[in-house]
Amino acid sequence: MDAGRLRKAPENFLDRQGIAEVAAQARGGRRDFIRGAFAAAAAGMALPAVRAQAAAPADGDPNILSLPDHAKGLGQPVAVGYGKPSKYEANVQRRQSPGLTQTTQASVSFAPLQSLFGIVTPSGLHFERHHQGWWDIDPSKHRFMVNGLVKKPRVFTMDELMRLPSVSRFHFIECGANTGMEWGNVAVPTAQYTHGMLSCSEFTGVPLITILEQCGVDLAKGKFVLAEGGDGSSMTRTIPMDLIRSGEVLVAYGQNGEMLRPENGYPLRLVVPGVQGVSWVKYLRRVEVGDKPYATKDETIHYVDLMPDGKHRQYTSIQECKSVVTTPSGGQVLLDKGFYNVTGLAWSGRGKVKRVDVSVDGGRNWRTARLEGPVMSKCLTRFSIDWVWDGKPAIIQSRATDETGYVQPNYRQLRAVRGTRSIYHNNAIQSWLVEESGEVKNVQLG
Ligand SMILES: Nc1nc2c(c(=O)[nH]1)N[C@H]1C(S)=C(S)[C@@H](COP(=O)(O)O)O[C@H]1N2
Ligand SMILES: [Mo]
Repeated sequence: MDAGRLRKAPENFLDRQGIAEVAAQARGGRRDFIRGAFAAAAAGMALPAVRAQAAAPADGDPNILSLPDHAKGLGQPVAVGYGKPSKYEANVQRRQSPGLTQTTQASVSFAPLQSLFGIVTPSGLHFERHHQGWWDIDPSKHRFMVNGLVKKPRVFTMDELMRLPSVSRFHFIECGANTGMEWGNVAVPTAQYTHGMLSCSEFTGVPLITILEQCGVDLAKGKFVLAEGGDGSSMTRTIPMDLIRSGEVLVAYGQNGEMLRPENGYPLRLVVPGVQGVSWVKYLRRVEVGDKPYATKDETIHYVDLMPDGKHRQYTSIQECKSVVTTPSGGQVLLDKGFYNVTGLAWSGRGKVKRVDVSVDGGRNWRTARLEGPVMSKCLTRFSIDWVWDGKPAIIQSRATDETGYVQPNYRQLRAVRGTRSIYHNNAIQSWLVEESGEVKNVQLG
């Protein structure tokens, strides 16, 4: 068992027995092994004692002492075609939450945040949320229509759209229901399930405003746009024209340098930076310019916030500043006391992340983390901070602040405003308890 693998959640590499084995190896077994090497040297191996003493701890490992096959033979021929990850990474996968109904026609799969580096989600690990299943639509037959308050209503083919001036930008997408189960105090076990309805890609497409202008949009009257998806869910959402005029909203066909994945809306989806995932309409087939919000089913029945006074809050579309520590996080095991790089992700639907503070004592003391550049607007930001674990129980938290000065709330602060009966828009501080055994658990602090 390779101890280096412990950087990741056990569900990615190790089962319970695997964890026990590695922990035992770390505590006693490895020392025995080193002692064994000393004994062998003393028993007449041709090593001077002094060299054996210096070399044994580092060099006693057969994985460094003996030449592996891959250093001696001929490797595989070129991997033509579409490349795949190493077979040793096979457990890094999107998953359905154990806390939700497992469906054959899955409605949501979560991204393995605890296994990812940097800020970009590999396309094959991007979370999925389908209200009515996904489709692999023939792009030569896909059409995109613009109508409503425009002088020249028009239908575009994909080829016509892809001739227009395009841009590529990095943005996060987060489902409004991400971290939703935590409202009900359900401690789902891993960062994948607490925060994994979150992904980040480089999206390529045409600013929607460019297309609307081509169609002669009436910007005096046209204050809202209805976006409609082509799948059976009749996904329809209202997008304010102000957001579109900023040039940020894209009619996108590209994701991480290639065409969108079918699960993510191939061949066309709306990208609405900073706004909850549901507005990023997939299989986009129509936009209509209107003078008021459309109050569709997906913005009156769903994606509304039930407030403490019993009223529903509508059109709370922007994903407020939020963060989560991904290592160490629930389900992972710390092998031993000593140095760890605590790292995680921060984001804000209102712009750039300005600062992230990290606590290892449940919020009593905070230290400011390093932000990995470039820090981009409405994009994931990777943070990290040094930590020397003393082997005692610790509660690890992160608290992000965005460029508007907004500070991510704790549960007490969030519930004071939002009550307890919401499903959507939980951006509270996440707490991970590191037990003396090294096991990391999801706990909720007030
Ligand atoms: N046409 C269509 N668009 C859709 C959906 C859908 O079911 N159909 N789901 C929405 C929801 S609720 C979310 S969170 C995002 C998820 O995008 P992803 O599957 O690419 O992660 O797409 C949104 N756009
Ligand atoms: Mo969603």
